[in-house]
Amino acid sequence: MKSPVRVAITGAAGQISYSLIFRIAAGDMLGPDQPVVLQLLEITPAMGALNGVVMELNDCAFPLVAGIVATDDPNVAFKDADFAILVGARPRGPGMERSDLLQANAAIFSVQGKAMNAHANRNIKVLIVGNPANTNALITLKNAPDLNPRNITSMMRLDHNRSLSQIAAKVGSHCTKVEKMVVWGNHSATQFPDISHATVDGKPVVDLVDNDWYVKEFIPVVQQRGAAIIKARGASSAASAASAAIDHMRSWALGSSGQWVSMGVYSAGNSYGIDEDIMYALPITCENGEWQEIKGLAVSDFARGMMTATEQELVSERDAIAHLL
Ligand code: NAX
Repeated sequence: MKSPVRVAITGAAGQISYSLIFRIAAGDMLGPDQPVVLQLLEITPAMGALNGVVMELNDCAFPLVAGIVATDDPNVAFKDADFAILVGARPRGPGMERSDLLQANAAIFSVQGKAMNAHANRNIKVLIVGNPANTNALITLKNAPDLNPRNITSMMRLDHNRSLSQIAAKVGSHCTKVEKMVVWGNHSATQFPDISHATVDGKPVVDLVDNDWYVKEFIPVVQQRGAAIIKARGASSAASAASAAIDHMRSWALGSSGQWVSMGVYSAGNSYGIDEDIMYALPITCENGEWQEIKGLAVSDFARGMMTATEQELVSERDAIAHLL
């Protein structure tokens, strides 16, 4: 058995965390031989609910749980953390403008970035899930100047997984047979799920589906999937979001075995001409605890238009909180 690693999770009493924490505790994220110390952060009014989560974790008697910390202090939650999944965020309230939402979250993520900068393991791997995830990740990164910007990422894996499952259903295959999927840009309705490079059982997806389905069905379905879940379930995606967070961290920490994944990463030095100061989802492979951008993919005029639209949205989100960076 390895020595324990510390995993910080924010928004720990919320609905995504109710799935996420238990799956991490069961070994789904870092493997069945990796004990974890769970460092759970909530806001003060939610500490009672968090205590209930801790009681249930104890009642599971998980062999891999080496310790549990429950706190409302980010400095405690991120102390020596090896991994952090930032789920807690301010939801949009009635009458709240998008810029208000960005600012309210900027306040949360700047505090948490500073706390990680001061207290976390220097090699911490950070995933931001709370929305607007990409811009929240940018704020975190700017407030953690002593951490490697490559170690701060935002979640696009749910969009990636949604794409795999839509393609598999369309062509009558299984999502494990779908490879080389790319989702570019922002985790929002402007994201670009791009099938140009994707294959099923090695055959190009573009040869298996017609362009009308791709443009008029697939792209909007993936872009609007979050809203469709809310309509059907009366609550936003939770178990699937937790599962995507597990997939993202597992690929990053343990490797993606040559498979392409989509991750929101800091865009500095990207090879696609994207603005270099945003968190933008790119095609990625992971090996030895590091991610690498897949460079030099062909970009059609259609793809370039879609990539630029989502880039522009991220630039405008950054502009809205520029005075806080
Ligand atoms: P919930 O409202 O159930 O839980 C959020 C929790 O965060 C609450 O318990 C709240 O008390 C806590 N919280 C708020 N501010 C905090 C702070 N400063 N420090 C610590 N905890 C804090 O939301 P849930 O359904 O779990 O969703 C969480 C976030 O994930 C939302 O922002 C949501 O929009 C986002 N999502 C992101 C996805 C992605 O793919 N990137 C997909 C799923 C999800 O929509």
